[in-house]
Amino acid sequence: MKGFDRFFALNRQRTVKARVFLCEWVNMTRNDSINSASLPLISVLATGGTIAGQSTRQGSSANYRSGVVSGDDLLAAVPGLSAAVRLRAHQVANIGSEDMTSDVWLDLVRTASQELDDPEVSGVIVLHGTDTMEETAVFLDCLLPHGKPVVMTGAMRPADAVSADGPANILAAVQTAVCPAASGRGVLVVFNNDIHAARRVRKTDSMALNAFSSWGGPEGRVVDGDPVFFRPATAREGLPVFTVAGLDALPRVEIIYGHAGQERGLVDAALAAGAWGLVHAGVGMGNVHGDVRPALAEAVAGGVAVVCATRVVDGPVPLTEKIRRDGFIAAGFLSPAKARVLLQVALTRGDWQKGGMQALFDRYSLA
Ligand code: DAS
Repeated sequence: MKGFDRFFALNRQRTVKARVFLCEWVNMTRNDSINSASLPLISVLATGGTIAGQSTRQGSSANYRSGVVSGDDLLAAVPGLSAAVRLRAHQVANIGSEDMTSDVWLDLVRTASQELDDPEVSGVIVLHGTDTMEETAVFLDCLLPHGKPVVMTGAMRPADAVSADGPANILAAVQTAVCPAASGRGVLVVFNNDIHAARRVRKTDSMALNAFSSWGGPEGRVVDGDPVFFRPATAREGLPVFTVAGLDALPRVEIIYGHAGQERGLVDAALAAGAWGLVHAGVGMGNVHGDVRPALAEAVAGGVAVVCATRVVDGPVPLTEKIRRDGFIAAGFLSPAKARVLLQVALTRGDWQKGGMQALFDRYSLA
């Protein structure tokens, strides 16, 4: 058997295994005599967000305080969960993800690494606000081993809203985290039953329950408790290994937003503030205003890494002659926010040749 035939056979096998496992899982929820020590152990790292939010105006999903309810209480609100898996909750933070910081990221990646190192742990779930979930997903994706499943989820409605979506999202995240076919795929975002890969997912709706989508489509879907994957797990070969062990801060990287009438002042301000890298969210396929391009080229000459991304929602920034000539890096399919995270992580290693950084962006954005 070769090529796609082999992949489909393998995927079918994995899906069947997952289905069998989940059938047992469903039965376990009905069987009081089950020995709980034999259930899979899932580590849940709670960071806050709307999923842990409480309304400040009855009946409103838009007026609430993020990060109020604890991770333990969120898990307790999902019927049957504790009869099916063992859960170990850690409260890493309790904030709205618009307030995410490098400090929380560093705590989160260290806690997740420790949990993944524990042979008893089958997978890790991260509860997170939706606003910056895709950035944290890329950060963790670059730094955590891809062996055991790491699944992120959150909610668009606060915990006390009518039809809060948090419990269903947590359930689908757990069902994905215990599924063998979810391993080797990097960090996944499970939301509204869709399964997304960290590299491709973006929040594309500010209020809908189905707030996330992926360029090229999602990785899979949780169908009535059964995770089904539409494509093979993408290998991590060719990607450098990064570590932030021993670091207490990340390199400063700023995003400059391109627009009609743009001037160079914000580039100069970012450099004066000590930026090590800049991501330019350009127009079209990463185009830069003629009054701003010289400022970015001067930044490169001064040793600052400049990545050209696009403010357009879909489509890549290819390595054009202009981008190459000025020594910029093309972001490929990575959004400006994700390009910023990849650049931050990459800059923690001081050994980049220009071509090496471009190869990293190509590999990460297309893998
Ligand atoms: N409160 C925002 C956040 O924490 C939105 C959310 O979680 O949905 O990101």
